[in-house]
Amino acid sequence: MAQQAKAAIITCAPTGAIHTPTMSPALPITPEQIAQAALGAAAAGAAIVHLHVRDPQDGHPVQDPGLFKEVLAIVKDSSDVVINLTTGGSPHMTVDERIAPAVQLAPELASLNMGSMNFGLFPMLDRYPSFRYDWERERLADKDVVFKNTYADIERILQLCGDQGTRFEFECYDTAHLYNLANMLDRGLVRAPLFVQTVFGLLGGTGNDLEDLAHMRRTAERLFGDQFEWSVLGAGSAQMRLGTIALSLGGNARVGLEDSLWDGPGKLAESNAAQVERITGIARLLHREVASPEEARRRLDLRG
Ligand code: KMH
Ligand code: ZN
Repeated sequence: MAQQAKAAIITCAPTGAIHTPTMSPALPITPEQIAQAALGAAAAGAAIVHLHVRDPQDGHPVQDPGLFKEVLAIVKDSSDVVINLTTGGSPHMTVDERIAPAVQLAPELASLNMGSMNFGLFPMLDRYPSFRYDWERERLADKDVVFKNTYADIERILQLCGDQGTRFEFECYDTAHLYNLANMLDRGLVRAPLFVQTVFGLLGGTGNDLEDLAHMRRTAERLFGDQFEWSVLGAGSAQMRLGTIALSLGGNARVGLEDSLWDGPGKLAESNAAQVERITGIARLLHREVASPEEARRRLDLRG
């Protein structure tokens, strides 16, 4: 008899640093909005929420630990959802800025980006004739962006956050990033179970074809065997398509407005919770249970 697939661990990333306020009225901006989006996602079945914050006035991505603190106070007050803080922030931030919230707030989980890369958001510009704020166009048009994640940066984040008991969502945008992670596993800098978030469809990383997903999965399986939990993040219109494939293959999925603003062609998602409902519905159609935060903690060996 075929082995029953484990319950699907659903992550929701409510706001991120890529999309901008003009793009969608559903994008949460203030700490209260971000916290409520996280709670809505948790109620809809997300076991993990991956958090960024924004300037409450104009929505530009910031990394102010005080704003993260406000979000966490609201979320932790009424939910046991696993909190995952970004250490990627935005490619326009320094690494020192990016790590400050996770260092100060010692979350159970934090993102860790596994290699430096170009970061091309300019293809999105064509869709928007005008923007509410100047920073939106300036950031999107910038073709000189390097998302800096050198070996020194990665090891520093591993040490500063890892020493406090934080575990990691290893964000891998290409096979090279899987090899970087394997090298760190060999050197004893990271330990299993590894939570490997494979990212598809961002310009500068791998594409969003089924073949890209299959190659990333095969490579991760070859490098990590049974020592990893595999999750899929499809950017933009690839979100549900690739998330569905991941779930059909026994993996896990990440959704949320950080990664896609869409519910379907030309139709904006109404909320983060709506995307979580969509992916958990797909999981159930595929006869997958949806993991609780407790189950995610156990499988990812989080401290709770
Ligand atoms: N925006 C995602 C593609 C991070 O926060 O560390 C990547 C991300 C980076 O989530
Ligand atoms: Zn993020």
